[in-house]
Amino acid sequence: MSATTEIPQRSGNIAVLPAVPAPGERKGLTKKEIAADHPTWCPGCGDFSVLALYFKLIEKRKIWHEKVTTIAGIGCSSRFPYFVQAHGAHYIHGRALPFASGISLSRPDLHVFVFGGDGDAFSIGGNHFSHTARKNIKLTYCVMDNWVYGLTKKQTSPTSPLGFKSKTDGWGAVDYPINPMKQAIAAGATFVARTTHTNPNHVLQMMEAAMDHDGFSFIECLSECVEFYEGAFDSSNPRKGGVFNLVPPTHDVTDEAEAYKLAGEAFPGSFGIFYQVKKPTKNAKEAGIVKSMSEKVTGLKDWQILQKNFDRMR
Ligand SMILES: Cc1ncc(C[n+]2csc(CCOP(=O)(O)OP(=O)(O)O)c2C)c(N)n1
Ligand code: SF4
Ligand SMILES: [Mg+2]
Repeated sequence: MSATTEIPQRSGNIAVLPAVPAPGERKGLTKKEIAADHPTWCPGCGDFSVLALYFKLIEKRKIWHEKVTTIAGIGCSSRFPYFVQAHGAHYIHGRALPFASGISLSRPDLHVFVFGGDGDAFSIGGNHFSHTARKNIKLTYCVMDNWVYGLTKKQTSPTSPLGFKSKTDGWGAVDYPINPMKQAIAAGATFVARTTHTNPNHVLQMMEAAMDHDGFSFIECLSECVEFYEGAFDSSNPRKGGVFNLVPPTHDVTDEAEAYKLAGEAFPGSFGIFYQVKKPTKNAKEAGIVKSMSEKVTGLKDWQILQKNFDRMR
């Protein structure tokens, strides 16, 4: 093994990062080293456990500070990167995925995690979700679904069930909710899993599997908003008299129609990996194009490459 981890080298005026010791020479981060400010979520909010499990993942998988990349949009759940002492961005509402895609495509040496809420993902960010999924960009998107807009204090979200009384639907929601799992499968996500904040081991298991997937991995993680939708997920929590059913071991994760059937089960449904297939990523395709194009311009200066492009477009 080389003495340093591999950092992609690029030409032009982009600074090449200094080499860091190889993984074998470093200790994993402790929670203390990776935890930033005290989270400002309401006491009891489900988002706390998702954050705690992300810390566990970083610890367990020995992801070093300079490789931790946590991106989010806007919302309570999207405050996530603030609380992680590493690289990250609390980006524009609904636009976390395009931002994260850019990082993923330009930094093959790290795995990008995106966290956010149901509103951020499926209202304002709905289009980006579909396009990131169909492009099969290698990153993990964990939607902390609480069936409500929490940050803005209780508006109906695209996953709120029919009849949910909120500040925008005082009479009860009349719009049919979207089904995140069906949406992810239909959009072309190559890894689609479902979990809930009340089962920490399962959340960690899904995060690890998602991280190991070479492609766009989507996790719907139920995360209760105790302030504006208390008890929403009780029927999925055995401690509250509900049931937590795993995806049957006989389920074929490569069978799209079967995955769709699982996604159509009535709440609380099943938890686990519904769908997972291997498909070339945009990352791999783009790297191939860059390589073959680079070979064609070997020895040319940046301005000469630019000039060639301008000439071609005349
Ligand atoms: C362009 C824009 N539109 C609207 C808002 C207001 N806004 C902030 S967060 C949010 C929804 C958050 O809901 P969700 O993504 O479900 O996150 P939660 O707070 O429930 O975790 C909205 C509508 C905004 N900040 N920017
Ligand atoms: S308002 Fe809801 S989602 Fe936001 S921090 Fe409080 S409990 Fe969590
Ligand atoms: Mg929400």
